[in-house]
Amino acid sequence: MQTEITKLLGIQYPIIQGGMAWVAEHHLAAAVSEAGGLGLIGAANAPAEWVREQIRKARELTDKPFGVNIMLMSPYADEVAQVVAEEKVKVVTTGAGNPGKYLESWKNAGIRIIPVVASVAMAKMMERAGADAVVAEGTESGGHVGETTTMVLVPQVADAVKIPVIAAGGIADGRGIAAAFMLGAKGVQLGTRFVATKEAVVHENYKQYIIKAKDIDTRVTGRSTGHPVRVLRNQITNKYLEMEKQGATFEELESLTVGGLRRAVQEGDTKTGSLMSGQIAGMIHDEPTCAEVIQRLVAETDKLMKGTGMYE
Ligand code: TUI
Repeated sequence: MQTEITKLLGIQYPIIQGGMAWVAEHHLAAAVSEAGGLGLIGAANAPAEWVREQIRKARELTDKPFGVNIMLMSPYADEVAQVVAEEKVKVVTTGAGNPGKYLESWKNAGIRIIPVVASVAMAKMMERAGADAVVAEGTESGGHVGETTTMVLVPQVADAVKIPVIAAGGIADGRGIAAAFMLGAKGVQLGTRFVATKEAVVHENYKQYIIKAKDIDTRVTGRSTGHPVRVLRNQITNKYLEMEKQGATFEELESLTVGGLRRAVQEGDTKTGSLMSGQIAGMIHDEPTCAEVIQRLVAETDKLMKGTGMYE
C-alpha cells in the first residue's frame, strides 16, 4: 500500500489517526504508529510542557514515526510550535487556522508539515508556504468543521495542488479509503474510528455512545458563532441548538459547552458532555485494537483496489 504519503512519512500504510482533543494522547498515537499507520498526539488546548511529556512518553512506546497535531486556536499554540521543533517531531499537522508563521522554523527542524484545510484556497496557500502535504477535511468530520463535504473537497484540492492530499471526514472502512483514492487522495485520516478502540484512553460511555449512534445522530453546534463543531446529539446539544435558534448570545452558548469535551472524554458524561464525533459513527459497531482496525482497513482496501494500479 505504498503511496507518496507512506514514502513522505516513512510509514507502512497511508492511514493517519486524527489529532483529536483530549483523545489523541500518547497511548493511542503509539498504538497507531506501531500498527503501521501514523499516530498523532493532539495538543488541543494543552500547555506546551504537557505536549513535550506526551512526545517523550510516545517515544518510549514506539520507535516508529508519529506526529503532533497543533490546534491553532489554542492559547499555547506559539509555545507548542516551539516544543515540536525542539523535540524534532517527525510530522506536524495543524488545524483550525493558518500555520504560516511557524512553517520556516519547522522546516529548519526537518519536520514534515501537513496543515488540515477545509478549502481549496487554504490548500493552495499552504502549498505556496512550503507544506509537504495537506489533509483535506470534509464537513462529515467530528469537532471543528468547514462547510464542504469530503466528496466535493478532496478532488478539487487534489486538482489545485501538486503536493499529496490526505482525505479526512466520513471514512471508517476500506470502501471509504478506496473512494478517497479514487478522488485523488494519497492517504486518509480517520478520527472517530480510533476513538472506539481498546487503546483510546477515553471513558467507556463515550465509546459506547459512538458505537450506538446511527447515521443521523450528529449535529453541528455553533454555526451562529462562527465556530461550528460536530458532536453526537444529546441533552445539551438539543438545548444549545434550541437557544441558538432563539438568538442566544455567544456568551450564553459558550456557558453550555465550557469544559464539555473533558466531561465527555474523562467523566463519560453523555448528557452535558461534548461528544465530538464524525457522521460515520453510525458505521462503527465495535471496540477493536488499533492494530485490528488497521489490518481490517488494509485488507478491505486491498481487495477493492486490486487491479486498479493506483498503488504498488
Ligand atoms: O481542527 C479541527 N478540528 C477540531 S479542533 C477542535 S478543538 C476544540 N475544542 C473545543 C471546542 C471546539 C474545538 C476540535 N476539532 N479540524 C481541522 C480543521 N481545520 N477543520 C477546519 C479547519 C480550518 C478552518 C479554517 C483550517 C484552516 C482554516 O483557515 C482559516 C484561516 O485562518 O484562514
